[in-house]
Amino acid sequence: MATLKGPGAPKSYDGSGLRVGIVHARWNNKIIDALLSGAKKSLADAGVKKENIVIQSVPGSYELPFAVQRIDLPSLTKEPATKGSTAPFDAIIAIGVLIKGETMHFEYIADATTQGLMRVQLDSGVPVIFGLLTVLDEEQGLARAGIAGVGGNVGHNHGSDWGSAAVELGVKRKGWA
Ligand code: DLZ
Repeated sequence: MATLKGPGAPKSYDGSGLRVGIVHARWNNKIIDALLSGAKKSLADAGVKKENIVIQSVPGSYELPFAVQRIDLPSLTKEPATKGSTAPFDAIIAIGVLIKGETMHFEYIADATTQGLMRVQLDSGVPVIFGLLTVLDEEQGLARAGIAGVGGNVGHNHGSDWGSAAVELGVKRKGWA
């Protein structure tokens, strides 16, 4: 049965002319790694060249807005765009996984990070894809990264959707600019 959830029927966009940044947090790294792989695969499937994908990491999700705003700083760079363009990014994907704990930390970080990422994209005019999972437990996070947890639930890898969203927004932004 067709599902109502998700971005709808896939339409393909040509990402071969795009430069895309990915900034990811390192907390909950097993889930992060799977989401990152999903995002990278869908960027590659859309034709984004490896040398035009710049990946940076920060400790936790709270650091994402600041890092997205300054993604070109070499000190943060994990995989420098050695042969790629130095043009501005066409889209940036921010990836983090917040797992609810016993205190209010989750609520404060989720809210601040969400507001910060929105602010950066509207201030900069560069689309920032919201790759922040806000889950109630590890199992929910694993399922949304396409990994089987103890309950055996394997869901769709949301990182793949984020890669596709970055390509679509990157292509559309060129037309809207
Ligand atoms: C402190 C903290 C906690 C409790 N949980 C998470 C989490 O589930 N996911 C995440 O990405 N980061 C977490 N952090 C770290 C904060 O995001 C941040 O890195 C620190 O508070 C330092 O600013």
